[in-house]
Amino acid sequence: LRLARTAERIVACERCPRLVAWRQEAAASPPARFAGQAYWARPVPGHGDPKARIYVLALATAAHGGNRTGRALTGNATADRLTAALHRAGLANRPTSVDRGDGLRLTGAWTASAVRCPPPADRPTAEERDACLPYLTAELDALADVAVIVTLGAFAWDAAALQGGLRPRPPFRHGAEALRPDGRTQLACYHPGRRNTSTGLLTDAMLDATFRRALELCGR
Ligand code: DU
Repeated sequence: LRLARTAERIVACERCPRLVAWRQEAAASPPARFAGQAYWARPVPGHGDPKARIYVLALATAAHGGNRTGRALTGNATADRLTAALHRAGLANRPTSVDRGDGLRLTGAWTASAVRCPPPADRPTAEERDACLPYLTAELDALADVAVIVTLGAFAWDAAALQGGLRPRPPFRHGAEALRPDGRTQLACYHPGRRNTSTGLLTDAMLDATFRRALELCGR
């Protein structure tokens, strides 16, 4: 119930004028392959298992991914890499995240973005990050079993550190771990966007090692 109420609050959010405009603008100019689709064009709550022990935090909603489907980490290159890795780790029932009708279920995991709306150039401002942090707090409060927060990229790492009160903020480095005042561990992984995967900075083996470590940290 608490999760459902949190999701409703997120979906109704209009805090950041620049992002409210951008989510509509993206919906009005879809790439050819999504032409004619009705976009969600609202903020996107997290998705997954209410009993999740692993919370996966990405950067921001993708203009033509989550902003189109209404489900976090769906329908773009980042989602493809991540969902396949969750599936290999036994945390997802299927290896792709297509749309809200695809039957994707996560077991033991929750996925969300630090910024719930799509930002221009995938670059949210610090103000937009801070405006969205209460939603991360609300989801984490409602997901009592979360023991590990896997942060994808430096932006998500910093957002989680701010949210969790980690001071001084530990530097981002792939594989870094930090124990938060709330007793949860945040674990850093490079963001699985196309830029990092196509250059080989982040490989599937590295993603698999990240989720193996996350499962180990939450005692599974
Ligand atoms: O209707 P429902 O079974 O509560 O699922 C709602 C929503 O959450 C659906 O997208 C599946 C997802 N989900 C999940 O991924 N893992 C769970 O353990 C429960 C629900």
